[in-house]
Amino acid sequence: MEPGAEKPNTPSSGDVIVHNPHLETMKEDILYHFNLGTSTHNLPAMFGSVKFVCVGGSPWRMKSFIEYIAAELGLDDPKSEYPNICAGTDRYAMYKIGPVLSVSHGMGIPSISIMLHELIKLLHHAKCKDVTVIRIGTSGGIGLEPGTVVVTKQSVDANFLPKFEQVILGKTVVRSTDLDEELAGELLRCSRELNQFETVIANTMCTLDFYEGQARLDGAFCSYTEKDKQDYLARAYEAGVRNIEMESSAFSAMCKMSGLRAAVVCVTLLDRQKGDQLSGTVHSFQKRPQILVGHFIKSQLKAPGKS
Ligand code: R2B
Ligand code: URA
Repeated sequence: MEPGAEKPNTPSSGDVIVHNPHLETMKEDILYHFNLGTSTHNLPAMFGSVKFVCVGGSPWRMKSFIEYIAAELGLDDPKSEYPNICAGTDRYAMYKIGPVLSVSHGMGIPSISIMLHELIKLLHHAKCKDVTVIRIGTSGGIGLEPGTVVVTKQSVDANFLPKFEQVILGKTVVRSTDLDEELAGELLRCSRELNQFETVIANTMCTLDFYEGQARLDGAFCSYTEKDKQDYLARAYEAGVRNIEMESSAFSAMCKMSGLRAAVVCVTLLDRQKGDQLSGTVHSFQKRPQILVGHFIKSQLKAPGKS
C-alpha cells in the first residue's frame, strides 16, 4: 500500500474514525503523552460523554477555559479543582467538565500532531459520537485591528496553498486542510449575537516557525529587508490571509481524516504590517476565542435534540 493511502472516512456515521488496521491487533493501546491507556483506564466511562473538544497551545489557558465553560454551563463547583487528567506527564494537560474536554497542544505542528493522534484514538476508544473540535488560539493579524478574532475559512501554507504535507516513509503525502464551512458560519453568527468584539472569516496561514517563517525582522537571523517582509505580507493579504499561526494545517487535516467537525478560532495579538514584537500587555485578548466558543457551546447545548 502507498504511504498515506487512506480509505475515505464516513463522517455521516458520527463516529471518530481511525485509519489504522494495526490498532485492531494490539491488546492494549498506551496513549503515552497523555499518561492514559486502554488497559489502565476505562476510556468509555471517562470520556464517552464528550461532544466538544477545545484545544489550545498553553496548559494554563486550557485550564482557564475549563473554569470559564464550567461557570457558563452552570456546572461549576466552587470547591472543584478541575484535576489535570494527564497528571503524571508534563507533555499535555487535559480537563473535562460535562460534555466539554479541554486539551493543550504546545507550539507548532509536531507538537499538535502527536497530541491529535492520541486524542483521536482516545475519542475512538471511548466510542464518542458527533464530536466537534475547536482550536482556540492566538495569531498575528494582517490588516486587522489587534484583538480581532479570525474564524479560519481555509488553512494555507507559506505559499498560500490549502494543503498539509506529511512525510511518511520518506515520501511526501499531501492532505487537504478543508474545515467545516457550516461550523465557521455558526461561530460567526454567535460572535454577532455576542457583539463584544470584531470577528471575521478568512484564510489563516500556518507556518513552521514564528520568526523567519512568519517574515519577522526580529529573530536571531534575518536575511531580508523590511520591504521584502511587507511585499510577502501583501501577497498573503491578496490570497485572503488575515492571520498567521503555527498549528491550523495539521489540525484541519487530521480532524478531516477522522471525520471530526472542526474549526479554528484565533485572536490576533498585533497587526504584522505594523510590527513584529509582542508585549505581555495583550493578554486580555486571549480570552476572546474562549468567550466566543463558550457562547457557541452553550447555544448548541440549548438546541433541540442536544444534551
Ligand atoms: C500561536 O502562538 C504560538 C507562538 O507564539 C503558536 O503556537 C501559535 O500558533
Ligand atoms: N502566534 C503566532 O504564531 N504569530 C504571532 O504573530 C502571534 C501569535
